[in-house]
Amino acid sequence: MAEAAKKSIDQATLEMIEKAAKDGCNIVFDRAETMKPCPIGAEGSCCRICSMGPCRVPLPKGREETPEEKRKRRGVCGATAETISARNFVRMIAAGTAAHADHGRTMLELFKATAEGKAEGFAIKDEQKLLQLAMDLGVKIGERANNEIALDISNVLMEQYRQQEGELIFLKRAPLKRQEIWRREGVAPRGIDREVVEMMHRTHMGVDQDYESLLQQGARTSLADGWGGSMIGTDIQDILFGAPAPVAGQINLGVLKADQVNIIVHGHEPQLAEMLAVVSQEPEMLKYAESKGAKGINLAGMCCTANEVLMRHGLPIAGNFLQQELAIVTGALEAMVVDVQCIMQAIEEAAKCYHTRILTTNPRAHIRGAEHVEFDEHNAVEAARKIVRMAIDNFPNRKGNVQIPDIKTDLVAGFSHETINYLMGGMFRASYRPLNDNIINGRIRGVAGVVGCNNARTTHDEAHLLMVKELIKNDVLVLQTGCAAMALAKAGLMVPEAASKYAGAGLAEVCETVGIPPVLHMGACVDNSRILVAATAMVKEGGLGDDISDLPAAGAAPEWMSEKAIAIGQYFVASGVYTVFGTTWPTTGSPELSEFLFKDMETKYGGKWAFEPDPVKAAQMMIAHIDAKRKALGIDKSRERVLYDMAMRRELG
Ligand code: NFS
Ligand code: SF4
Repeated sequence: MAEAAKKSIDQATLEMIEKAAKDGCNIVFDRAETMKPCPIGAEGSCCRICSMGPCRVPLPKGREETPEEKRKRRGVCGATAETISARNFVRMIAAGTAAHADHGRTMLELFKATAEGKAEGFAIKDEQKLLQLAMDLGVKIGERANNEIALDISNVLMEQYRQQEGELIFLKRAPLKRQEIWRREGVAPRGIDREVVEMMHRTHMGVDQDYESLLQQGARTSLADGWGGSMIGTDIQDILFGAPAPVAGQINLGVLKADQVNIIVHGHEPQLAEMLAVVSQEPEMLKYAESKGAKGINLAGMCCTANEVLMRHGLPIAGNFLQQELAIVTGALEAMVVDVQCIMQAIEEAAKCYHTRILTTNPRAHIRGAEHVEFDEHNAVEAARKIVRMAIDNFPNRKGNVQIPDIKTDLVAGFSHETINYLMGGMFRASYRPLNDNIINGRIRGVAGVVGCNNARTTHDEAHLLMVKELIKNDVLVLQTGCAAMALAKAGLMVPEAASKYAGAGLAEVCETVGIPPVLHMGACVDNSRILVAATAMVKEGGLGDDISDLPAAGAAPEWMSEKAIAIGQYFVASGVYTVFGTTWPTTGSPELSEFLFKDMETKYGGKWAFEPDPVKAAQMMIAHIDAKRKALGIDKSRERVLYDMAMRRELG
């Protein structure tokens, strides 16, 4: 039992780990024990990009390496440990950027088809955001119909992928000083696809063999994610499905229902889940479910897809990354419908222990042994109905080993940039002014983005919880996305009541006045672009410096695992944010390269990487950084005042 407790801090997860063992079902937590990571690969010292290798150049353990050893630490072609490590690192950025970029591209294709009237079931939901984006992009509005405007927008944004020269258009959204830094460092991305292709070229055998130069293109590629592919994805999703506003929801495996057809939609692109949400409640579908003995159809989300539909519809979340097999282990899941990214191949094997049907839907992502129902913008309604029917047909096949943990937690989500603007400033004077003022007067010490994955190499959800608790206790307002957000939601910190329970006096005061939790759910991982926009809004509001790097702010991904997380971390760093990662660090095999990431990057970008596996220590590093920024802004003195008198309270209101 003591061993089991090390796997997760989440009771529902522990309960299902136990059930899986009883049912003889092998899951990720078991495999993490038998499959130990290769120590050479883990430190970034393995190169396998040509067939003279794989070459291993590990750092000597337990002692400093001699200069002679360092000189000789090379692959067959002579590539140094620094080059090898840097190539591995920037290839992660390229892959992560490609994933987000392709997600954004799919959204644009859907958007275009919708504008042309070729996507049945989809419509432009958020006119205000459409018009705002048209203005940002210089698309003519006049008397034109929304569909015409949308078509122009889709063409302009699609060009962002193809573009070979110039700069990505969304860079203009950043503070002016930030744009100058990007130009000075030569990292303003030219076109989204171009940067990813060039990164792959430069890391081919025998091309770019200077780690500084590799990391420069790494930064440029990552910016094509944050201020490119991801930002396009977020904006278009908001236009098609509505910009999120505060919404109540529930999370954890307890959202599955014993007497209903349970369908989980897992992955990243929201259009599939949006359509399933509609068709699963059609009267004919409900009748069909009834005919098979079910009391209804229960649709829940997993991973980022879950965040997307939670933010917009309050649809329940079954769990985060490490819980995907466990939803199957309940024995009550009729279908797991997946699209792209973060889908473990293991779900297909786990499904064999139970009755679950695994349905892949995206032409890019097949799983051997799973059933495939292709879903695209042209057949969405029809495909969604087919999927729901397949799930209903499977309801009578349950094997009797059903056990759903009676555990679920309430949460409030939907804190988009627009929402924060509105909540802070009010409908008629929407602004970040009150947020900035509360940072300046010291009630809020600073802002931290805590994002990213779960990782089977560390206790599930624990680092997220410990880090965020430490931050809010010290009056740092926390913004979250992805699986990190789900960890805190499960722990009960995403309700307004959490402020008085967990936050420091200053932060609690502000949260209680505005009526928000101390930990704000901003969406899926592509929505990290919302954090960039929010940070920029804080800069533009005034009083906190003239660049993102001046803000008393920091970022973290304490349980990261995916290449997307590295791409996100790098675009935060290149946007001026101090960013701390936990779990493991992929360049420890090259101290020189690590030093560059952890120190020298700051002189270039005003932001830098840090690695600290202890989440409380990492939080303290973030707080120290925030305090240093407060000092530089000359607002460090205001925090010395701790007591609030009535006048101050009134002023807060
Ligand atoms: Ni983000 Fe979302 Fe989760 Fe990590 Fe995967 S689901 S895009 S990559 S694991 S946070
Ligand atoms: Fe080895 Fe060089 Fe080939 Fe890499 S590129 S595998 S270091 S020979």
